Amino acid sequence: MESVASPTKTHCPYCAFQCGIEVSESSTTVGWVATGDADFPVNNGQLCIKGWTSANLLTHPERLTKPLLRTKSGRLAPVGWDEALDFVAAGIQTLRQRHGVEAMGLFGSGVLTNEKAYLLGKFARVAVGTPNIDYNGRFCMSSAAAAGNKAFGIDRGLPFPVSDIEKAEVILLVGANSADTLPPIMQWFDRQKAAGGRLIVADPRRTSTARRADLHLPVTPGTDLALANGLMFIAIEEKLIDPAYIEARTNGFEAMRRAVLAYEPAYVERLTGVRESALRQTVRWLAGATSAMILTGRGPEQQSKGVDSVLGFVNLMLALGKIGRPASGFGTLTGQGNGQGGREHGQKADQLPGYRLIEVDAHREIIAKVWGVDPKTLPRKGKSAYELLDSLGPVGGIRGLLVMGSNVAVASPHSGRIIDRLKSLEMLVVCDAFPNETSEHAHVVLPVYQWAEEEGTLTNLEGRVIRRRIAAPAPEGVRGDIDILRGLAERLGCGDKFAFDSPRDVFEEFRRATAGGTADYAGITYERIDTEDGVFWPCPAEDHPGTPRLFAERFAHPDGRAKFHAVEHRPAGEEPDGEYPLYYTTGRYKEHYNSGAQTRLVGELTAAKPRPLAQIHPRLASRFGATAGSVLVLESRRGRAEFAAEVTTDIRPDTVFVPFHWGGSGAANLLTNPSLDPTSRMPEYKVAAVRISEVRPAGEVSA
Ligand SMILES: Nc1nc2c(c(=O)[nH]1)N[C@H]1C(S)=C(S)[C@@H](COP(=O)(O)OP(=O)(O)OC[C@H]3O[C@@H](n4cnc5c(=O)[nH]c(N)nc54)[C@H](O)[C@@H]3O)O[C@H]1N2
Ligand SMILES: Nc1nc2c(c(=O)[nH]1)N[C@H]1C(S)=C(S)[C@@H](COP(=O)(O)OP(=O)(O)OC[C@H]3O[C@@H](n4cnc5c(=O)[nH]c(N)nc54)[C@H](O)[C@@H]3O)O[C@H]1N2
Ligand code: SF4
Ligand SMILES: [Mo]
Repeated sequence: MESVASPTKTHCPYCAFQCGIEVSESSTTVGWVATGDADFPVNNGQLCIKGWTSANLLTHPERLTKPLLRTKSGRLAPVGWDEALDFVAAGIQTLRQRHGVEAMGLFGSGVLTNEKAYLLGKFARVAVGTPNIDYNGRFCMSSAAAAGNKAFGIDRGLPFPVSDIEKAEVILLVGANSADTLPPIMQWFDRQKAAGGRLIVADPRRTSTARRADLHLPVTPGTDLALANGLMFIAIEEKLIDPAYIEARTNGFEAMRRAVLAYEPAYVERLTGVRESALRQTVRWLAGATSAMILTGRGPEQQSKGVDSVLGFVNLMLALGKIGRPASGFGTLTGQGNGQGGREHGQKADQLPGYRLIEVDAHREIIAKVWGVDPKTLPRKGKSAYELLDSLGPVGGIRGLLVMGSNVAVASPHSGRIIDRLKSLEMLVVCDAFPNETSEHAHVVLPVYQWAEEEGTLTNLEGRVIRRRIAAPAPEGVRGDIDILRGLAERLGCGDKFAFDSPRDVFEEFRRATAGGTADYAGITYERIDTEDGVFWPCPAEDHPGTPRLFAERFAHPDGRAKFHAVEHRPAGEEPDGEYPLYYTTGRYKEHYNSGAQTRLVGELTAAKPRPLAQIHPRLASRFGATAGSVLVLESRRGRAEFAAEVTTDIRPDTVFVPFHWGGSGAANLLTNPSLDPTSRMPEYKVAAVRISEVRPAGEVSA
């Protein structure tokens, strides 16, 4: 081991698994090292390559350490904090005076701690007064969240701890490549398998996760809803459903049953590309097991019918009588570090803390009281993430934007358009620790602490509230997001409402704001988190044990029952046709994280994965005379992009897959379709139509 001094226990900065790590000073180089925390019961000491290398960024030379302000000559030049914050506050006031409160937008993130997410929501409503705040979780968890609320009356990604996975006899993973996206979770699947359990994976690609499965369902992109309804048809036809459970614990079965009557196996096989025998096997395994789970990832969720697709799988598990039974049920695998907490406390356009709704008067009154403001002054519901970004500039009317924790220029669908919108802003403010493709267009860049330099709470994918601890000193000159909001609020004349000296201070107000809400954190304290390895919400009082498992007795709807939904398959916003004949889908590499803003700076990670490759089947490759490394120019109705080819039988011959971790001419999102789910407003990252317009010899890629 190369560490000295006593390590600090904290959590990895990246994904929702929030592995326990130990950070210590390196004994060999300047800087810090992260190792797995063997005592944390979620990862048990395991980390993925991103976690092992996470401390590299703490002393990275590209770190932003001074506020930057765009000069008249167009350069970003260093200035003092007062000058930068004065500029931003004056900008907000000017926009408000000239164009009204709605002219200022805020864009938050699932990277933010609960304290920050809560405060950003409050800042938007109280200090700026704008309805227009949303966040990148809209691109991530919004479909699963909406489905959970509809079906169960509550949105907690996993209604059970991950340790239940090892006890499930059968698991169906739909559109989740967990072996790459949550690698240490695979220890629970390995134990499940060792105990004789079965794994089924539905994915258009034979991923590293699918390779571990007993059965792989190679679904056509965008057909998960047909798949779910087809499985339900078979469950009913083969009398595998649980009428006693349906009667005792649910509503709406009959309407759902009528809706799936059309989903005969032969029809579903045609739509999904999954053989009837595999469909029947899947249902028989799920129904025949005493304990069975369906878990979804972004595959079925990031579709313009993402909510209905998730509801289709929930329907199946309700009909089989599995939800609420031991080591059984439905769950969604949350993505970002605080993807769960970040979606509960008011960064969403329609939301207030504690999972309350901004359009419900009783909720407005409760929160206005905690904030000490008149409920009438709280704005109403604002625009969802893509709609907000699409409205930037004089035409859409949102002329100023503050971004905290997202690289929207890379991560947004139809990114070419969004970059143009960013360029048309009167004021773009980016709070970040590193420059990225979004801050390139900023008028002001505010340098912030990184994860190991400040404390706060996050809520992991199980609903367990955990604590990030201070493990390294911050460089001279940077500030926390919370200090920035305080500094701006003071300049906007409401400093008294933001006079927090520490994240802990914010947490105390936050607990009160969540009390009595669906996501109730009132009983959680920093001390309890330390002694109990985290506390699961809801936790309404300090003497309440927290809630690791939901739904054993009742669901969260007022009558205690879950709801079936009659959901119908429909085409994606754009399907392949004569002009654009191929499916285009996007996702992730094990080595990079989201927009890549952080992981592209880590030498080990870029060495392992230096650039994005377009995955295509050998049959498709040979039609175009392409071989491994050939440069493919891909075009959709929205743009063109270039990628070197990866030729593999691990993908359907009608589909191209590209990771989205890069900007520039290899940006996957230049091609994606911003068709939105009508309920969740989730963009369709997982289905678009493209063509291969040109193939060049290897090496001639400009990405
Ligand atoms: N290494 C790494 N880990 C991460 C992240 C990262 O960027 N890198 N990001 C984190 C975040 S924010 C998230 S949201 C999660 C995401 O975690 P996942 O959901 O596991 O990741 P994705 O790669 O986006 O999508 C999963 C799979 O969906 C498949 N897919 C594509 N289209 C369809 C379809 O129409 N139907 C079905 N059934 N499947 C389809 C893709 O082939 C892909 O293998 O990962 C988290 N963990
Ligand atoms: N084509 C395609 N596009 C996608 C997806 C897909 O599957 N396909 N997935 C979507 C999904 S699921 C997601 S979650 C998004 C993610 O994409 P983004 O929203 O861009 O998220 P990140 O890349 O994680 O960017 C986080 C930024 O926040 C900064 N940061 C980290 N911690 C803090 C902090 O505490 N404070 C502040 N102020 N900044 C911080 C980092 O340095 C980085 O610049 O991408 C979406 N885009
Ligand atoms: S699985 Fe997620 S939390 Fe764990 S080390 Fe990897 S990125 Fe970090
Ligand atoms: Mo995500």
